[in-house]
Formats: sequence, structure tokens, C-alpha cells
Amino acid sequence: MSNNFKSGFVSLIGRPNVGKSTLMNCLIGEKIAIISSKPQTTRNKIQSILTTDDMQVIFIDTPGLHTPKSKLGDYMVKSAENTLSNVDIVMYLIEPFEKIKDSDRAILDRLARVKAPVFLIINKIDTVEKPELLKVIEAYSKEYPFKEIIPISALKNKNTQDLLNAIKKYIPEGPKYFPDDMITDQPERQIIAEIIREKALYLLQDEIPHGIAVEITSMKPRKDKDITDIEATIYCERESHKGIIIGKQGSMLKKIGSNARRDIERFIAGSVNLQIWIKVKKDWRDSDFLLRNFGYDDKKI
Ligand SMILES: Nc1nc2c(ncn2[C@@H]2O[C@H](COP(=O)(O)OP(=O)(O)OP(=O)(O)O)[C@@H](O)[C@H]2O)c(=O)[nH]1
Ligand SMILES: [Mg+2]
Repeated sequence: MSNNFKSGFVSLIGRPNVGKSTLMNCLIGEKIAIISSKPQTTRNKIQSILTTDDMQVIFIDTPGLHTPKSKLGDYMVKSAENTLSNVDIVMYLIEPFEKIKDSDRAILDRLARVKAPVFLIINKIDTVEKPELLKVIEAYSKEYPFKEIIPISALKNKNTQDLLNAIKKYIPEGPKYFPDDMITDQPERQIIAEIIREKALYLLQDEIPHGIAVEITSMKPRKDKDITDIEATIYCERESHKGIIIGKQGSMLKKIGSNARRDIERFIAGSVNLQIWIKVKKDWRDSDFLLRNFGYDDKKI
């Protein structure tokens, strides 16, 4: 290791659905965080680690900042805000809209108290023309003294090298916090539970997927065969939701299961036998006890 090895923590914050998780996965080159077109997909802080010859960056993907309507929402927002005071760089992601929404104004207000350098990352530039982009840059640069303004497309992997170069400029000298081959702090079971939740988010409508929690109750590789038996439980908030998640003759649950199995097999690089059960836990999103039980523990933020 050379003397001037650099390392640090970089938080990705922004409104829901702006592409924070997509960007983190893109920078790491692996799918660590789940993604969906529905807002409020990410519920926890998720760390991933990029190690190069001369730098180690720990990216922290966070839940989208919004006005919470449940205790789960409170937990999500708190865990995102908490990163603001503990990182070396804050990357504030927006979509390329010139008009600054109230919810973005609220984030800009919070940024005023941040000591770390703040980058404005304008994501989804594949959806706009250059003149529009310039207007976005102009509107936002009036609002805050951003250290860098970097337009990117996380989906198309555009300009992300420029972003990494900028990170390198601002990150301090420091030690290697994690081993070279470690890419995330997420336990395997957590990632598998999240894959199942991602498929449910994709296939289910309205409020139902937002009221889902997934728990892996058992995971056992078979002794005689190259196959892993995984048992999972999907928790939902109402009896009526349970019916919808199971679907006609079990068709919805089957779809969620087979979509998830495909991704889990890729993730663990082996065959999987996946069994999913559905249970109702009424209003779990507002129960301190159940939130903690599902890993949304605000004492651990
Ligand atoms: N066109 C386009 N779409 C993108 C880009 N980056 C992300 N998306 C899409 O935006 C949607 C939201 O992406 P996520 O990465 O889940 O967004 P997020 O900010 O993590 O959302 P939350 O976890 O809900 O806060 C998905 O449908 C992505 O495919 C981009 O560069 N271009
Ligand atoms: Mg996300």
C-alpha cells in the first residue's frame, strides 16, 4: 500500500426514485441494492465498497427522503439523514428537472448544515437534451455552493468515471477499512430477502408492495446435491393483501417465487429450491416491536 492511499465514506441521498440504488450498483459493478420504478424502494442504509489500487470508497445508499407516513417511514428518513453528519462526501442526486420541488427544497435546507463537501449529481441525463440540462445546472447552482456538479446516467453508465475522479479529489488519505474482496456489509440472507421484495414490488400494485416485509427463515445447502433449500416468509398488512399476493390458484406467488429464484441462483452461483409462505402482521409498519423484528431498528441507525 502506498503512503497516500485514500479512503472514505460517500453518502447517496435524494428524493425517492431518483436512481440512488442504480448508481451505487453501477459504481460497484454488482447488484447489491434492489431497484424499482416505485418510490421508497430502499428501506435501509446499504454500504458497498469499491477498492482500487490507490483508494477505497464506501458508498452508502440510503432510503429516499420523503415526508414519513408511518414508523417505517420515520426509520427510513432518519437512517438517510443520519449519514449526512458522518461521511466524507455527500452526493445529492436529482432528476433533470429545472423546477425545484418543495421536497428538494427541504433537502437543500438540510444540506446547509452539512460540513462535508456536497456534490450535485444530475442523474437520468439520457432522458433530456443538453439545453434542458443546462437550465437544471443553472437553477440548482443558485441554491447551494456545490463542490461539483456532475451530470450522469446511472442506467447507461454515462459519466460515472468523471464522478469517480471527482470523488478521488475530495476523499482524504486514510486506511483500507475493508478487505479487497469485500463488496458489501449486507449479509447474504438480507440480500436474498431483498431480491424477493424486489420481485414483489415489480409484480404487485398500489400500497401492497410497500406493506411487505420479507424474512428468510431457513437456508440450507443439501449434502448430496448442489442445491440450496431456502424458506422465506412474506409478511403483509391485511388478509385481503394476502389473497392478492397468492393470486388466482397461487399464480402471483408462483411468479414472485420463480423471478426471485432466478436472481438468487445468480447471486449465490448455485441451484435453489425456494419456498415462500405468506403471513399477515396487521399494521406492522407502525409497530415498534415488529419493525425491530424485521431489522428496521432505529437504535441501530
Ligand atoms: N432513464 C433512466 N432511468 C434511471 C436511471 N437511473 C435509475 N433509473 C430508473 O429510476 C427508477 C428508480 O431507480 P432506483 O435506483 O430504485 O431509485 P432510488 O433513488 O434508489 O429510489 P428509492 O430507493 O425509492 O429512494 C428505476 O426504474 C430505475 O431503472 C438513469 O440514469 N436513466
Ligand atoms: Mg433505492
